Amino acid sequence: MRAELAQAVREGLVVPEGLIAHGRGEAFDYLLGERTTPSARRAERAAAQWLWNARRPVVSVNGNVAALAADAIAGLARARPGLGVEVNLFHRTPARARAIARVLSASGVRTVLGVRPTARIPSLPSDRAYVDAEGIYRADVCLIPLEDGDRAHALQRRGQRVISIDLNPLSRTSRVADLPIIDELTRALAGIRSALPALRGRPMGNGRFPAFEAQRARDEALRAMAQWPRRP
Ligand code: PTJ
Repeated sequence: MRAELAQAVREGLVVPEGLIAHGRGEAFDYLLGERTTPSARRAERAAAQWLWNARRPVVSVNGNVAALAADAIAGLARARPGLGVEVNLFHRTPARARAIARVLSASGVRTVLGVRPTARIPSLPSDRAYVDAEGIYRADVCLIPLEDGDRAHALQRRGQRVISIDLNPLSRTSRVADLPIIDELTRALAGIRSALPALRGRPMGNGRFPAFEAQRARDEALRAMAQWPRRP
């Protein structure tokens, strides 16, 4: 993953800050023993259900996510028809947005939103405010991997349900998310994806969201980390 990210920085897909973000993620993953905890597995199953039941679900893609998980995003979009895939960047330039869209398209994502933003989330100073009027702006459920706390909070304040993927259970993103998945990006996306086929017989987009105990998930992640080292 490090090699892929370093190469993606050289290609202009990932910003240098993305390497710092990754290093921070790695530190938390060491404490988890680099594995998905039973609690995170439950969160991934719940996320699959929320995405399935959502009327307008959208996944937000930044540079790190495109570099590490473009295929997994495409797989998720195949497994959940109607899932919007939107480029959303903290360090936005038109060239980066286009490069990320190209990577997603090459992985098989048919429609990539957010390349030319058509709406703005009010009172959010960063570039992350620039969104697609048909995507994040009107989504009822947003899956936001590796997000910054300000936008997670802004989405949540707008009444949009936020599913985060962030290895840091103490980050503002994890703390404001309605459904925090405290797991590594590629494991989390695989976990959500593998829970989707079981939902196929059920009505999609019914707007029902089974309760999820977000605080319990954060507490369980912290407890799992505090138990380290489990093995010599
Ligand atoms: O591509 P851009 O311009 O949108 O910028 C993307 C980054 C990631 C640089 C930007 O969003 C950023 O600076 O993010 P933060 O505020 O550093 O937050 C990233 C969070 O993701 C941190 O809490 C990390 O612990 C976590 N994280 C990093 N890598 C992973 C991760 N969580 C899960 N899986 C990872 N692989």
